[in-house]
Amino acid sequence: MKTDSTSTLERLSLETLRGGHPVGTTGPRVAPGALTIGIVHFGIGAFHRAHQAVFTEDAAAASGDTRWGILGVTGRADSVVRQLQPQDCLYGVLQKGAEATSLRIVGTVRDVAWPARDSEKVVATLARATTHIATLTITEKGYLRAGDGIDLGLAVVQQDLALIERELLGECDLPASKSPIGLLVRGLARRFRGGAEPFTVLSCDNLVNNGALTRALVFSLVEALAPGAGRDELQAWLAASVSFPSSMVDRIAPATTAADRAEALGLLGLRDEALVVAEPFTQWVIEDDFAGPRPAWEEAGAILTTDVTPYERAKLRILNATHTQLAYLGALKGHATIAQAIADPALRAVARSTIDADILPTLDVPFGLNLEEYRDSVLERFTNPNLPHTTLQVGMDGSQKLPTRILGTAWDRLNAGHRPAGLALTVAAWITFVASTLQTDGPTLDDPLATRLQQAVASVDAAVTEPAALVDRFFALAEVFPPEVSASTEFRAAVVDQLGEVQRLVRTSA
Ligand code: CS2
Repeated sequence: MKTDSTSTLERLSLETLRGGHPVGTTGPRVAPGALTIGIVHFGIGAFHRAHQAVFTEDAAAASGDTRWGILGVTGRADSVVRQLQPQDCLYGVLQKGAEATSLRIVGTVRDVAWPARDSEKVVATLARATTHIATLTITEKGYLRAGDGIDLGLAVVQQDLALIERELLGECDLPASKSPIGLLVRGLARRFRGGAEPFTVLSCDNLVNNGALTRALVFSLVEALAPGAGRDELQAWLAASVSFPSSMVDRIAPATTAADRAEALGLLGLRDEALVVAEPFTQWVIEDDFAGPRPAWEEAGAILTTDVTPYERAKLRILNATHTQLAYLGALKGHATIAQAIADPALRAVARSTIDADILPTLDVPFGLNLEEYRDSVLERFTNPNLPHTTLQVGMDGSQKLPTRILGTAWDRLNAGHRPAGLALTVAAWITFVASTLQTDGPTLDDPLATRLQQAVASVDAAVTEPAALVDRFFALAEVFPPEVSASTEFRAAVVDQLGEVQRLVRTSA
């Protein structure tokens, strides 16, 4: 049989890297073979690989503590397994600054699992005494929340409940878990039945109070288990021995393109199917509330603190909110990337005035941070021309992002007696983007609520002739608009007004 030895040899792996790699590329900073798995990460996409995995490798390099290799769990598709497994889970981070590009190989991910096939591996690893932490980047929609709890009306959640009950009874050979939180709780149930060692669940998603939220979701799932058969004991153990710190994560890591892969190939001389791309800036603020041991992330530059809230609010309300505003206004104006959108003087002015008028007044100053400087550095980061972060990528899942990024801030301003025109503009831009995406033959709307949104814009005539009716249909989406926001006649009037402003801005030449 003819083997394709060239392509095998050309791909990044421990073997192909053994001979060293070209000057200008670096890593791994710790010998991958020396690491044992101590972390299970749910949602091993580009962001985790460019962020927590890098911090974790740097912490191991600085401290010499090799207990923190990562088992990465992918979401729905096994494509990440196919990218990483043939490369011994090695991958490059192509760091693109405004001026310089560099390539670093990271080796801290030691194994990878796809729940549809490998649930047992994930559960067994979560239960092992040498595993101490689960980290999560499963995106807003991955939490399957309904209010403060998990959505018990979903079939996948009901299936996971049944599996957790069987796990608690000690049954073997169970089918695959269906949701990240369901799989996590199943692993915690096995851990509880085993040595019951303490454990930490660390959310790294862009959500308000992500630790407390994750805890509430886990407890709501456990609460829904059939009484008896260990439910109450599991609950008591979770309350006593499992902690859920919050964290704020930040690094812009757009989807990898073919051009990025070609650039990395040129630098490394090896093919890297798992390459990720990121800006130089990176930040991680973690609530120091761990039930067991943790990596020395502070030695890698992370901030360990008792209160993440001021950092998290500043980041969600300034960076993510402005990203979202630029994404919709930019996409409507034909700008393909965030860098193009922020280079448009009209959009830059709107972004800046929204931050100043509507956002900064709602924020407490995090220790050691000047919010005006933070604002300027965020806007500067968006201008990076070498980081083609598309407006469509940032614009996806708007129904999940708006409540966290925009509507809480809007409510704070309304409550303080102000009309948040800039935030209303973002909502109006989202409505216009959703309506125009659903009404034209272009790209489909990438949003888990696409069907509900389709119903909201179903009547094209009303949308064109009566902006107020369109706004009312959107405000009726209780999954997006909290009751206090949708009941605000002031905010409704502001969004209706800003629909006209969106049209004006879109017509302004860049
Ligand atoms: C972005 C974020 O896609 C998005 O919605 O706003 O992914 C953003 O790039 C990161 O939060 C930066 O840390």
